[in-house]
Order: sequence, then C-alpha cells, then structure tokens
Amino acid sequence: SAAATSYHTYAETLAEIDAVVAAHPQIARKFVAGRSYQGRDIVGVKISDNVGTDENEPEVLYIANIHARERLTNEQALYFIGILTGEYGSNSRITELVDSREIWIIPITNPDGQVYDMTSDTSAGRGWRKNRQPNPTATGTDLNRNFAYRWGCCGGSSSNGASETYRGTAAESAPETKVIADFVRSRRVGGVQQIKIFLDIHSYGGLVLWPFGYTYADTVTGAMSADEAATHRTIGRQLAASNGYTPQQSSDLYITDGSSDDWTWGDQRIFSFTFELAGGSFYPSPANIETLTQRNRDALLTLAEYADCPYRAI
Ligand code: 0X9
Ligand code: ZN
Repeated sequence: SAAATSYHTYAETLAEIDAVVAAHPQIARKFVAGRSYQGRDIVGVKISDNVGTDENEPEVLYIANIHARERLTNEQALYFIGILTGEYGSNSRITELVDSREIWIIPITNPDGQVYDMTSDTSAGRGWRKNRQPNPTATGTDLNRNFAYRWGCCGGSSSNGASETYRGTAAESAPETKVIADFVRSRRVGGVQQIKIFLDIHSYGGLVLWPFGYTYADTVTGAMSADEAATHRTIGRQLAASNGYTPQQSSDLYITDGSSDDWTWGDQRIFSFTFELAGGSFYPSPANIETLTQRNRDALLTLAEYADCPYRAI
C-alpha cells in the first residue's frame, strides 16, 4: 500500500489492517489480543505463509504505540505490515522471511491513550503518554513501567498517580500490559516460548536499546549471561549500523523498572529490543513519515531473520 502522508487514527489503523488482510488473505490475518481499559480492541496482524496454521516456525513480536503520543511508532508498524505483505512474492528476502517465520505486529498497544492524544491537536489530550485508567490520585499508568519483572524495584518509575511514569498499583495492573503479557505467555507451546525476538517501538531519540533497564550491570547471575549480553549487544549494534541510531543498553539511557523488554527477556528469555525512532519530536511533520519509517526497513527485517537462532550473532 502507499506510504502514509498523514498519521492514522485508531479507526483508520483498524481500517488499514482490515484492508491489508482482505488483500493478502493467504499471508495476513488480523487478531485481537485483548481489550483496553475503555474496551477498545488491541489489534494485531499475524504475517506468515499458511497464516491460518500454527506452524513450527520461529516467531517474532513487534509492538508499537505503548506510549500514546509516540505517533510515528504506529506508522512504523503499518509500514512494516505494508512491505511484508506488498512485497511478498516479488522481493526474495521478504518472501523467504514470511515463508519461514510467524510475525506478529501490534501497531497500537495503547488505543485509549492514542485516541485521547489524537482527538484534538489542541486539546488537553495532546502529549499524553500513559493509558487512560483512573488511578488513586489521577489518570493513567505508564505501561512501560507496569510489566512484571522487578516491577518498581529500582528506579525510573513512580508511585505518584500524577506522574508520567506512574507504575500502577501492581505489576500488570493495566489491562493493556496484561494483554501483551498474556499474549506472549500464550505463545509458549509445550514449555517452549515460540517468540524468539521482541521489539517495542517508541520515539523519538534515535536509539537501539536492549535489557536490562533496571540495572547498570550488563550481566546478571541467572538472568543475563555474558553470552546473552553479547548477543543483545551484537544484534543491537548491527541494527544501529543499519538505521544510523545510537546503540546502548537501556540503563545507559536511564534506569527504568517494569519495562516491556526487561520482562520479555527477564521472564520469557526472548531476545528483546526497544527502538526510539528518530524524528526529533513526538509529532514529526507527516511529510516525513515515509523517510523516517523507510529508514528502519533493513533493521526490522534483520531482527526477524535473527529469530531462527539469535546466537548466530556471536
Ligand atoms: O522511558 C521510556 O519508557 C522510553 N523512552 S520514551 O521517551 N519513549 O518514553 C525508554 C525506555 C528505555 N528502557 C527500556 N527499554 N528498558
Ligand atoms: Zn515511549
């Protein structure tokens, strides 16, 4: 499909997903991972050959727009869905990837926040980050501080409901966090996690990040061996060489606890990354969507390629 020239609303995103799935029924299927606090569907697309069958292929999960105002991240996810489906059968790299992987993409992880942010560019909503769930003193939980690995342990999250980094009343207290975590847990088949690579797409610093965020240590006994740290670092640096971003362990940016990627690695042993898309703002000019999203073409494909064996990076 054509490159986006304006930001998709939630409704437009659902329509785009429906259109892609209708145009490519053999390789694209819509799924509803669950519902937001306000009851909106958290929708994704599965892309694979024989898409209706759960084949024994390595899986990759990409999520975006966990933070409401990070509008380009939804566009990045839609761009990726667009090239995987649109170039299947004509581009050999993409064809081989779709034939040999099961790729899950969730463009809007935080639909309530996204709708609130987008309702009016001049409203109080603009600049919203969290979900829209009432908390003891204000509104919203930072979904990227609400995951159930070392939740609230170490810094970078707040117990104050008014804070932009409010961590919630408990791990997975936000429905949207639980939807993602339940989905990931559901991909464990016979005790083996099928998802091998996870990417959480944020904006806007131009960074490739990897766990852990809760500690400055690069290795943690029983949780991040030297080989596992080297694998994250090697893949992360390769991605950054491709998109021109800065690669670093996420705690080198700042300490965060309860983040998505600390949980997908720490709890699920999925090699995990966070991108901060380049763009200089939460609201880059729509005229720049195409350039800013195309920039990650190779990095997104490379990540999926690593799903067969992340250790071949080292
Ligand atoms: O603070 C965040 O959640 C991310 N930055 S943002 O401006 N998009 O809000 C950075 C998270 C970095 N830490 C981990 N990925 N663990
Ligand atoms: Zn973010």
